[in-house]
Amino acid sequence: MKYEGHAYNFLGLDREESDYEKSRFVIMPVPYEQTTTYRKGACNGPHAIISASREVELFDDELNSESYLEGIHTLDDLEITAEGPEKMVEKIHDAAGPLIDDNKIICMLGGEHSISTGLVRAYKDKYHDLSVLQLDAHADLRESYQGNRFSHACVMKRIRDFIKQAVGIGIRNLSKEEFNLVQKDKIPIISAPDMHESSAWMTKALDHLSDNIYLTIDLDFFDPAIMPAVGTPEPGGALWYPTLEFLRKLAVSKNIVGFDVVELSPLPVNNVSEFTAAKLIYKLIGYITKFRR
Ligand SMILES: [Mn+2]
Repeated sequence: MKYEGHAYNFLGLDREESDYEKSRFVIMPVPYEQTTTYRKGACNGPHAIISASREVELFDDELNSESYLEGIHTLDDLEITAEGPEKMVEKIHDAAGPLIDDNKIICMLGGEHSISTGLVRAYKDKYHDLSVLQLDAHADLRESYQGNRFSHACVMKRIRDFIKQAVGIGIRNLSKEEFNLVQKDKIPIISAPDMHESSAWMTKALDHLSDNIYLTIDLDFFDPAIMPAVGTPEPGGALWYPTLEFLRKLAVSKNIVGFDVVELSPLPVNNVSEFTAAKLIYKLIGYITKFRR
């Protein structure tokens, strides 16, 4: 049930359904923003998503279920002060470890994309075969960006330093350096034009992943028409229903151990993006609940 007046937590749940001990899911807000390069504001993402989530309907008519009954606990913001990006990764890793030991499925809210490395590392400690699925407009495979190896533009390169299998989907903006790396290392990438052509990409993407997967969703994966509030928008992105279809297939065939939703940079006059992000998260929670083996 929702609190009268909606408590400040994901979905505005009452104490019973948001209690840590009883919850299968944990929302981890990380309002970290140090290296964004275009429109700023990703530090306001977690708060906007949590606020908007309190308007999301708790009953999921597609699944005919009330997935929130699995329990969804919302942590306080993980504040990261300016100690440098490597410390940031370490801090997220250390904060997540005990939650993973408690068998929680963490949904981390960004914040800029560079935060993913910390949580992927924490899950890798437990799942040695872990692979990473990235939904994103950008490859994020630069070795370094503006002198920073932990920039948001390098996040998948840092993850690839210790994860063997990673697939990028929806990519439609790469540098020449990234393009060459993809060719040379045969990095599995499903570009936005590939997705536009036919839905054959869905099976192809799943074939490249191990059983236990970490999902990172940079919201600029979506078309800016449905997701305008991102720092670095790119035309030609994914739409709502094909994305849900793919996430359903993913939840049926793989074990999604944790995920993140990053790079929401709220707009003052348009709340579509944060509501869509909140609904997307609840959809994922629903699919994982219903289909996880
Ligand atoms: Mn991106």
